[in-house]
Amino acid sequence: MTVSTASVAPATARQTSAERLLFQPVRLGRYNLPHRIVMAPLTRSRARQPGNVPSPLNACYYAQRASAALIISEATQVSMQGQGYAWTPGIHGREQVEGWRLVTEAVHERGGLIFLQLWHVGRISHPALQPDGMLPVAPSAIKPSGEAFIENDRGEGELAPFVTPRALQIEELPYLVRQYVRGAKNALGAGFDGVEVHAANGYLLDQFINSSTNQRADGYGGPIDNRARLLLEVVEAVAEVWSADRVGVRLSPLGTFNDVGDEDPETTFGYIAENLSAYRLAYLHLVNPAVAAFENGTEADPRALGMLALLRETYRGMLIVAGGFDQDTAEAWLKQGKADVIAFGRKFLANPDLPERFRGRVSLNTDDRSTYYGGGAKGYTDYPTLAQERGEEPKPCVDDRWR
Ligand code: 8OZ
Repeated sequence: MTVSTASVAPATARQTSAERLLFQPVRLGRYNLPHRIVMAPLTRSRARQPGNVPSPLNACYYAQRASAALIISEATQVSMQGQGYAWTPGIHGREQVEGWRLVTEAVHERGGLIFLQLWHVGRISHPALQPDGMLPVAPSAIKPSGEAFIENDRGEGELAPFVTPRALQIEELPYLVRQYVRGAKNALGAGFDGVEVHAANGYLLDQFINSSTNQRADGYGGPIDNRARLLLEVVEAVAEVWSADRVGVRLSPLGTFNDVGDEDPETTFGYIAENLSAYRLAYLHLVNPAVAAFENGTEADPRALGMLALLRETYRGMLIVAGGFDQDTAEAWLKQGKADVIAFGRKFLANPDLPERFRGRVSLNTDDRSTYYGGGAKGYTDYPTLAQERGEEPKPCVDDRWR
């Protein structure tokens, strides 16, 4: 991990906070956020084993990041069938609910707000992760290219080629919706402030949405109103549990991660944005289709920018965008009205006090990829705050009540 020393960038430090849109309060559904810097969902694969149960270590990690305007939790499987990677947490069992309670209490104690991200991976799994070694499920029996991240006999992480999933029977789909509803109810019991439905990045709901992964001939395949049906059923059912003003949805239009693609993404995602507007959700959260350009410092693909403009126009509500932003690009996007709130992933991973660092225009810690997934405190709860860089002791994180 590279830790840079604090230094103020004089050219922009004179800008008053009133001119800095990232620090303008905003209302998101039921909540008043003090600023617009949100922590994006980040898979960290550190749930306690066996059982994929959140632990005091996880509570410590989230509590350290409680100065985010809103934390969106790592993707959390709603069922055993919904798991696709080793050591990700669940929200389907009682122990998991108790584990998540440690997290929500720790975040609330530091004045934070936290939503749980509800996740079912569909075909992005492996029999080794499925109950009784069964096949993963999907809209259609189409094998993704690539490999799943599983645990081997020695308890280590290992890659294993994806298998051809089993196509879901139409009779099973109400039970899929119920998995999300159970997860939503458990999230309420665990003390979260809301939930985000993960419909992005090639997982189950995105597999239904995208034409390349959905070849169904029934009411859940074919035209877009059919391919969006499961998503809208899930959103409606989850909103009944939480009320829509505490529910968000995440989409990744034009995304190709996990081997998905759509033959007419403008029609597909335009339809979804239009239909999601009717629920008056807390927000719509987009994975920035222009993320690659942001990262390489190249011109964004006009199609990506066109998609963002289309969804901005079609979706009537608060829009969070995530993916590759730094402070300047985030400010620019807010100023141009392209987003209402910006979510930061890797920057929050490496900077627990990211809003304070942005406020002071202070340099950031860089993230260490080798500790993204799995392991313990290293690369997880040991990124220093500014106060620590000045020589202060870290705040106690895992106290006895959280054990
Ligand atoms: C990276 C590694 C594992 C999972 C996503 C939940 O793409 C994920 C994820 C990302 O949304």
